[in-house]
Amino acid sequence: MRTVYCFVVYLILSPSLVFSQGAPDVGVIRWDAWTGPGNAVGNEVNASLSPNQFHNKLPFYANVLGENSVNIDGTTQATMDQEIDFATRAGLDYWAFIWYPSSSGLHQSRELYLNSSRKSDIDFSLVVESVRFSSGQITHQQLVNSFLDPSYQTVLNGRPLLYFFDNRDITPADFSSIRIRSIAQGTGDPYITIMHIPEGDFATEFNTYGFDAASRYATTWVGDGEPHSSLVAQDAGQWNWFDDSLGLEVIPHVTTGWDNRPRILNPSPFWAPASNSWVEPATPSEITDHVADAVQWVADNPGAAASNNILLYAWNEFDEGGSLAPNLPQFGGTERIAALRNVLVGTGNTIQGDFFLDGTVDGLDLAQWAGDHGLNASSDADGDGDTDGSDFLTWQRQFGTVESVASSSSSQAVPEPSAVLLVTLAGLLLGMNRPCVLAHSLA
Ligand SMILES: [Ca+2]
Ligand SMILES: [Ca+2]
Ligand SMILES: [Ca+2]
Repeated sequence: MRTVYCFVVYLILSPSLVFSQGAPDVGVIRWDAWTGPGNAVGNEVNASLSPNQFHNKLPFYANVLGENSVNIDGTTQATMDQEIDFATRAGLDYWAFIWYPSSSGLHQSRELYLNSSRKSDIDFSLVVESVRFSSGQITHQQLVNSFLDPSYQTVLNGRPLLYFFDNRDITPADFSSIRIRSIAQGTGDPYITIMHIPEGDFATEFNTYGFDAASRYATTWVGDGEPHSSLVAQDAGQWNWFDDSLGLEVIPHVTTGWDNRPRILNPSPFWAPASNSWVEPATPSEITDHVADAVQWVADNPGAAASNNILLYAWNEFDEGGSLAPNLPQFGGTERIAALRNVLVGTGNTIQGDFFLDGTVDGLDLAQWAGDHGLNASSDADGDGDTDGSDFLTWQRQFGTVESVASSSSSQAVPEPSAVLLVTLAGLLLGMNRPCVLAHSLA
């Protein structure tokens, strides 16, 4: 058991959790600034996570170059394909890409996804900021063209799910144009969900613009090092406010963290958060409990949650504090992926010694085990709720095992690792002392 909480048990104990239209689809926001050097925003986030005390927030594809030096570049096809694999294992249904123009460089991960041979494993949606229209970076028709992609996420029998970050720089006529164009090309009436209405009365503006549902990008108005539970309470209050007070349809948002301390220490021209703008990071089980709450809310409120959808913040806001994508293996690695898998898929790992959840049993799993040893149950091969020497022995026995492509429930075993290899890996781990050389092999 990777977490105490098990969704299967939850289902048995919660007779009210009956889905009239199946379990909800679970999406997660992507913010793709992890471009490596040469990009202004990429350089800023690289600087945010360079100090040693923030290396535990680095994505799995980062390279630690020194005590306070890192390089974070997620813009390779191999990294994207690995991300798709992790998201699929977690049981996520779609990524909601924040749309960026090609001039920004922040479009690269979206392009890598669209070109991936594994694209059909996870759907996608778009989050559009109103400024993209007012600045002429995307036209109504270009946006609507995205709906033609067979992987574009739909709700309510084929309506393309479209998020707008805000309505600051657009008019109701823009949305009429988007709807008319989509219907004309045969992709239906988009389900337009607004995350932020910066001016005017929320319900009045919502109705004037004709939005279909309300959601949020993230809950950001709690801070000062409060526990994660205070953020969870704010989220749930917002769902009920949309529903009970305003009478709107809702896509419940699940904020998985809000920890701006990397940006507070390294303010930049793009962001300079207030010194109290952070909440204690969530444990994996706090995240999955919150996800389960949202799933329950959808089941309890079928009218407001008509789209049968929830949205998580975020896949990869690593330096803002909301991330689900794996970290480096010695810093928790795939612990959040494993926890989500327990809740959303209802099964554990298919190969017990594959602690890093990438389908093979190798040195990355040993690095994850070393980071979890004595601390948590994220490398718990024998299911007794801890990470200890017994779990290491399972890893050792399974070393070299590769998950079968044809069936995730079977695997092929290969011989044990040689003594020489074990000594080499042990030496790597002893010498690691924060910087990770093993993660390099993922890039
Ligand atoms: Ca592995
Ligand atoms: Ca164990
Ligand atoms: Ca044990």
